[in-house]
Amino acid sequence: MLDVLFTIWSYFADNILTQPAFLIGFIVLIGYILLKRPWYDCLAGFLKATVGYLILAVGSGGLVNNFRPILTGLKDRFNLDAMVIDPYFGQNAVDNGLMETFGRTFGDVMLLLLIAFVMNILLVRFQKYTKLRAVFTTGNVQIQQAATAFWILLFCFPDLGRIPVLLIMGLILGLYWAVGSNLTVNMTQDLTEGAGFAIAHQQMFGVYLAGRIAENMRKRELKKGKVTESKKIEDIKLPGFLSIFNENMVATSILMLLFFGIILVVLGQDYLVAGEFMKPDQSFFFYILTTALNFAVYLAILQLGVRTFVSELTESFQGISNTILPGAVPGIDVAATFGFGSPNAVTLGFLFGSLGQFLTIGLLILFNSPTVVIAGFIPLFFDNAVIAVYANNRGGLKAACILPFLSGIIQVLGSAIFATWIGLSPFGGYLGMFDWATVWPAFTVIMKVLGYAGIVVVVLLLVIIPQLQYKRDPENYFLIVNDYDKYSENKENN
Ligand code: ASC
Repeated sequence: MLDVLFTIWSYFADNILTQPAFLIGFIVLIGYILLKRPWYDCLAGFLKATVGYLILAVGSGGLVNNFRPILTGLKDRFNLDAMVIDPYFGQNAVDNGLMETFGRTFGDVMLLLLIAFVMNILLVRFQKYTKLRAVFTTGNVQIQQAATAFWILLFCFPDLGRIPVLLIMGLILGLYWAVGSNLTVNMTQDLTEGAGFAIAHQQMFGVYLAGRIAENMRKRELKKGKVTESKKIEDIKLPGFLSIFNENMVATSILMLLFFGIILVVLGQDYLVAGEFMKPDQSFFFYILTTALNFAVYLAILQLGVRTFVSELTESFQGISNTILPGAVPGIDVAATFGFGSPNAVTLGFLFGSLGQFLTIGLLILFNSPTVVIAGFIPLFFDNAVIAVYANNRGGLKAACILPFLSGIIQVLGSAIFATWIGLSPFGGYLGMFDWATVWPAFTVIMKVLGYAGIVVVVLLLVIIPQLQYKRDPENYFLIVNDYDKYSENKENN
């Protein structure tokens, strides 16, 4: 009996829970069914949501697959013994090092996902007490996080048995997903003008922090009388020839041509031919041009994907939030936010984040750090671009440049120190995303120092966060997800 249940569960976990496109598709389907739409509307909604999400994945996957090898190429080109910060490299490092370091393997990922997912839903169902509003649906990153969290727990409590590990991790991870995603609800509703979703990814605390700092930067500027109108990127109109940068596709193409042009020239034609990046008889110039312009291509695909599925999700989720999960929003992939606000913020965030990361990597090499880091594309792009999108939305251009730059520094320094400490760096990779270079190292320190009491402290800290958020504005806290128009009205009257 249990076997049958487990087979059914595994099938669901493998094909739906860890495949966000289908999970979102089915959420839309259920939403429309609950709204009692005709069957053909339900089918159409399911298809549009799934196809839209798959398009988004083509965009973000295209970016990752094309540009990650170029960045990690720097490692081979200069024979660096370095750790790559990238979620997939981080997951491999955990897989490769678990046996050697802790004498264990991690076969319980799916079970853990079940526990944490149920935990997340319950936390939202009992919203009256927990004040949590978001359900994490991004399965691909949940697996990476589960692997790294497993390592962290074993590092803190090497003797923990299989079941306690699963339960403690289910609790802490489930809470991190619910609390982190919930942190981004208000800012995301503001950014998207009520699209009805939150971020479920690897920099949720980072986004919230950046948003708050950006708000304060803006307030200070206003107080000093330095600015009177909005300094958001989309409101700045560049004059003369610079006006071509107002258009995102042009700006991205030019900036990426410079950025990847320099890196590709540094890697050199010989290296690129030997590594089968380009064909021996290909023109180096046109290879660089094509590669750089592809950045703009994949960004455009990504944005098309967002436009395709977000409106379906917004509409259908009301079926769910009116019935089984009142006051809830789905937490989805961070790339969905790139379809909102200023598209140029995405490009700027990536570039300023790179500046911060490369500068810090240079310093690590200069000071003979025991662990040298190689920039991975995913932290570089997805973290810093989203930080810029929210910073721009809440603070303007200046915040959208400074905050990703600082984030780049933090990602490298935090990951280098943390991965060295917990013994992951010799295995070549670390997750490296913002929260995993800041919040999770902090949790680890607490648990390592306080032992089992540390687990209680971490759980309490996480539980308190949504309570504090609620306290700041009880009147609008649930209204912002339940009735965004009414919320906007309230805001305007104040
Ligand atoms: C990640 C990860 C990915 C990307 C993707 C961004 O952290 O594992 O595959 O970011 O989710 O769209």
